[in-house]
Amino acid sequence: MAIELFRLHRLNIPLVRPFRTSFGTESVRDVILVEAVSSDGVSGWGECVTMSWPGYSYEYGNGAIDVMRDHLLPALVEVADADDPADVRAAMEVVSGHPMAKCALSTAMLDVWLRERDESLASYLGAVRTSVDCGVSVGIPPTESLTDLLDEVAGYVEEGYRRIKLKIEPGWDIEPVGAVRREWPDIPLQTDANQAYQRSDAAHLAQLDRFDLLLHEQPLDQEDWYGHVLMSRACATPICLDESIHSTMSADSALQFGACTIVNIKPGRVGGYLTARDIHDLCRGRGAPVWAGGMLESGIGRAANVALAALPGFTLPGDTSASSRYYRVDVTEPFVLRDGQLDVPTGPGIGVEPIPEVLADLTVWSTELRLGS
Ligand code: NPG
Repeated sequence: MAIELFRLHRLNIPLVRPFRTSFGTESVRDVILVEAVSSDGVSGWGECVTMSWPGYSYEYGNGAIDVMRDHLLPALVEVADADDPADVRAAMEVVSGHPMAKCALSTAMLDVWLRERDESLASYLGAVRTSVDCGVSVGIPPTESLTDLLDEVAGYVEEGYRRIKLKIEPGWDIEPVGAVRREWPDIPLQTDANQAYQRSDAAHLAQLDRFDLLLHEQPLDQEDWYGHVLMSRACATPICLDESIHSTMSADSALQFGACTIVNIKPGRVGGYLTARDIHDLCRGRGAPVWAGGMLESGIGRAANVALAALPGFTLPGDTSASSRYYRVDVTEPFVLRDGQLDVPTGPGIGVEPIPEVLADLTVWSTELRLGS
């Protein structure tokens, strides 16, 4: 097979409720799906997890489309018929950064490659589970009301989620976390600050230790390695890094320095599923637990994340929630929670495809890019 062209599909999918984090609020998910098409007419899919604005990272939708079209596609010409997915990753190293754009393209190509070999992504990555434990990420209620937060969490607990992650920021931390812990004394609970705190907040965050939390995710700036070392010393709750981890090198450094003891693995943040697997292997070798992050993916990205979460080192529940957590209508068959778990797709490649009518309905823009022209 050789990849002949890529189609980029931009979708607007309304969220069931606005999702607020310390870096902004999202009400409609601006989804970019990449479709790679081979000379045999096989299509493979990848999702670009950029937001529409550069809030979580410097990447954003329009920028990712530019970098894919003008810089990454030309680099892929020489690996259009690669026999080894690692060659695709290597070819894209000519572009610095832009991991989300790289992940989308390389996943679409990997999906074609696996479909032609009739192998599932889960099997290719080395999955050991057929279903994965699911957690749910709970944004800051736009009303900043504890009652609204408890109502929302109650719904998720009722649905069977096995772990709750609360978004926090200065002014929205001790009280909401305490309120959820009092209501559900035994539920696995963790926080995510998305870099909202300062080193000087260490003693403040240590007050959360009494709520028996699984971890604090990314309390400080992504560059603040030493700050996270200090935070790890100040808090009994383990520190987990998300935004700081871009590669196996940064994961290695973070663990070696004691900046964290747990790693959130998001394929979009690290440039694709091969590097995600490498980070998993590194952490597993060090005895550091990992879990699968989420970026409000549609069914396309979710399918691949669930396959990744089935690897043996993913010992904590991931942000691999059901489609209904975010979307009334998903672009694939919906992922449905069963006893707090999602089934790992078993079909070839990522194991799912967009439903053509739904794709057409949600698409606001698309383009076709031929390799080599
Ligand atoms: O369940 O898919 C999910 C979302 C989980 O909270 C979540 N993601 O900081 O980890 C994060 C956050 C996020 C969402 C970040 C969208 C960036 C974009």
